[in-house]
Amino acid sequence: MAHTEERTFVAIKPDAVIRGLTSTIIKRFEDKGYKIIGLKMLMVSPEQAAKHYEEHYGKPFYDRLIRYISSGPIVAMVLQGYNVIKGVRQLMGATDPAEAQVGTIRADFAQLKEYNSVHGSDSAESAEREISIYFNPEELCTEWKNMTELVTEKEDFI
Ligand code: IDP
Ligand code: MG
Repeated sequence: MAHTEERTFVAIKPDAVIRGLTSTIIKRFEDKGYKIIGLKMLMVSPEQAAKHYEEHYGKPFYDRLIRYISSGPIVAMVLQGYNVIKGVRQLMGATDPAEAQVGTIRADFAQLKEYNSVHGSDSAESAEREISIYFNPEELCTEWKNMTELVTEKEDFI
């Protein structure tokens, strides 16, 4: 069976952005080989926060979660790769940093469940839904040439 790449939505949450961990966390994903096909820093609007976390509406931690995600900039990303949805969740570790495996992002950079540094979609449906909350389709870079193709294009060769 042919392997097909998936896409997922990842956000570096405000606690990590403010501590200067953006490049360190992005590196974990790039080192795995996932392609970044969308990337931006933004302040999450109340509408985006409510859509993103609609499944948690009514839970005891909901109001604090919305305040946290809107409290400072996030770095939003779309990553592409084989089994990227599951793979990102593995690299992030368990929701509670105290339960997360050492070596995962949440274990290594966070202390509290409430401020756990990173978000990653939990399914293909969530990924599509979350990508559309933060990105317009034209903001995603889906076509590129590899360097071999570029080097062997001889038209403008001087
Ligand atoms: P996930 O981010 O690992 O998918 P979810 O259960 O979907 O975890 O929760 C979304 C986010 O809500 C978590 O990443 C965390 O920031 C926050 N959260 C989840 N459970 C709790 C809790 O019991 N107390 C405080 N915050 C929580
Ligand atoms: Mg979740």
